[in-house]
This record gives sequence, C-alpha cells and structure tokens, in this order.
Amino acid sequence: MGMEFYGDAYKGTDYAPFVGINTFLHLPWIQSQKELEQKRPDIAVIGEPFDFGTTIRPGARYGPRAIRAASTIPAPPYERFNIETGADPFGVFKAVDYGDVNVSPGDVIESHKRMTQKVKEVLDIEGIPFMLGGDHSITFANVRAFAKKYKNIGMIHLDTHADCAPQGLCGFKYDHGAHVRRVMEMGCMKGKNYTLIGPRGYWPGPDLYKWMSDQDFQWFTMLDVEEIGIDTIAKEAIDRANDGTDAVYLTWDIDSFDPAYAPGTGEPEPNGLTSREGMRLVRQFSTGLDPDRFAMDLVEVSPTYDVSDQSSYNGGITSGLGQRLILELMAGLALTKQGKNEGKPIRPHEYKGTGNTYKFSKTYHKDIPKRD
Ligand SMILES: [Mn+2]
Repeated sequence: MGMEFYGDAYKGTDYAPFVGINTFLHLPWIQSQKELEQKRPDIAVIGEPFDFGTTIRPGARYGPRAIRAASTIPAPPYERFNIETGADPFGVFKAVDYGDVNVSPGDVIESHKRMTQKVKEVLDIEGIPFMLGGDHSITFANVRAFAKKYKNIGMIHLDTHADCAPQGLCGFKYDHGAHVRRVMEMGCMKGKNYTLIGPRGYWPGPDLYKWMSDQDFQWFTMLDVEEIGIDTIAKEAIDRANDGTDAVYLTWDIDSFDPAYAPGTGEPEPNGLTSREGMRLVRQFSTGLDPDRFAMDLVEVSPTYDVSDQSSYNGGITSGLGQRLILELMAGLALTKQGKNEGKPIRPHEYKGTGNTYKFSKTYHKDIPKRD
C-alpha cells in the first residue's frame, strides 16, 4: 500500500528533514477536492487555523502551522518504524495533507461552514479526517460533517474544561466552551456515549456538571485518573463510545495535559495528564476504535505561549507532543486495521541481565483490565 501510493519516496530520501515545504509529516499535499477524489486517501489531515471562538487567550489560529512544523519525521521518505510499536502507519494507510480550511477572519459562522464542508469532502471518499486546530469551537463544525454521515456517534473528549456551556462567557453561542452543547442539540449523540477525561480546576461549576449528569455523561477528573488509572478509564471511554453507535469522534484538547508538557495553549491548568499518560491513552484507544468509522481533532495548540524551538524537528514542547499524538494514533489504528495488536517492536521480550525473572509484556497493547 505504502509503496504503491508514495512511489519511490516510500523507500528513502536524499534530502534533509528541514528541506522542503512543510506539510504534515512531509505527506503529499492535496490541493483540490478533485485531486482528493482521484487519490482517495485513507487519511487526510486538515488544518483549521481558527481562534475566533476563544474566550480568553487567542493564538490557536497558528496551531496547524506549528504542528506541521514540528512534524518532520517520520514520513514516507524517512524511517517510519516505531521502535515501541513496530508499526509503520504509512505502510497501511495512504495518508495526505489536505491543506487548511480557508477561514474568514472574524466570521465564525462562515468559517465553521467551510470547515464542515472540507471535513465532509474527506468523509465522502471514505477517508479518516484528522483535524489540526484551532480553538475548540471547531469540534462543532467537524462533528456537523460527521453527523451527516453517521446517525449515532460516540465521543471521547479530553479536556481540562467540560465545554458544555449553553453559550460562552458573555452569551456567544459558538464559543469554544460550548461545542458539546451544540453537538447534543444536533441530536446525533446520546449522553451515554460520551466520556470526558481530565477535568480539573474551576470551570464549569456544579450547575453544568448537574446538566451533564442529567444527560448520562461520564467524566473522569484528574483525581480519578490518579486513583482509577489510565487503562480502566480508556476501556470505559471506548466501551461507552462504541455502545450502539455508528462511529466515534475523538476530540483532544491539548490543555488536558499538564502545562509542564503543554504550555502552548490558551487556558492552561496545573495538574494535568503527563505525555506518557497521553501516549498510553492513544495506544489503548487505537485498539478499541474502528478506523473505518472514526475522526479526530486536536485543538487549542497556541504556539505563541509554547516554549523551545518552534519551527523544526519535534518543534515546541506543545506542538511536538500534539503531532506525536496524531501520528501514534494513526500507527495504532494501522495495527487494528490489520487485525493485530502489535507489530514487530524492537523491545526485548526477555530480560537478558542478572537472572532476575522479570518478563516483559508480550504485547505492547497490554490487556485492558476488566471492570468489576
Ligand atoms: Mn476544550
């Protein structure tokens, strides 16, 4: 699949990662709907450079650029083999960069319309859309396209904030803290199919959590992450999202991470996920989600507040983490697509040391514990 699609570029490259135009992971850039329909990729990455729905600190309009800049390796021309998973997502999926949504600065409604249209174009060719945000209001526009194709969707939502307000702070309906409410109004999702992971801090208050409870929503605060553990929570979220649904939407706010791992975001909150917990979630999610009925967005990367080099290999701390979450999810879904739960990882299965009896786990996707 990879060889056929990427041609000689799949074998290797004679140019350095900092040479060339920076699409996501140097993937081929698809510039028109016509070309998309001809190439029919399995995965299309879409940039949504938009932050007009932000309540407090703006800047996520530059998120897609930063995530792309951070994402130079791996890609079809470069080494693609993940040493932990033994997976090469590009050997399984034909993946492309479908460019940015041409947003209309200041015009939220029109910009959201254009997002819905572009995501729909990918869904129409049976592709998996991966959206790079962008503030969290883009999820409303993306799910609107998703809901045209699938009647009943499940949602897994990672976030500091529950984002289910009836409107933003001063009444704006399409604020980035209101997209979950807008999705519920569409009638495409039952509350029992929704799970939020990572809330903490001071917003929203008890009234909105009461509303969530009335909808049959599930949520796991950071205290729950600490006490219950990532694997059980991942399993619960997957089960709820798949229960009687046609498809699953994963929406990941980078502010679910601790500011130590993701400072580059508009509304950071201490005591979040570690990058290691995030990667484990990705790996668990990818075992339980069907790549043929799935979409994802990664939102609220705001490079202005990021630290470290922001224009190259793994880039800023935040954009570097963001691009890896997407890539590792692609890799995990590639294994699932092949009916495997591991590739051929470069990981010792036997300890070769001093006679200790420790055995390394055979599978990289460890068995997810059963609920009581
Ligand atoms: Mn959010």
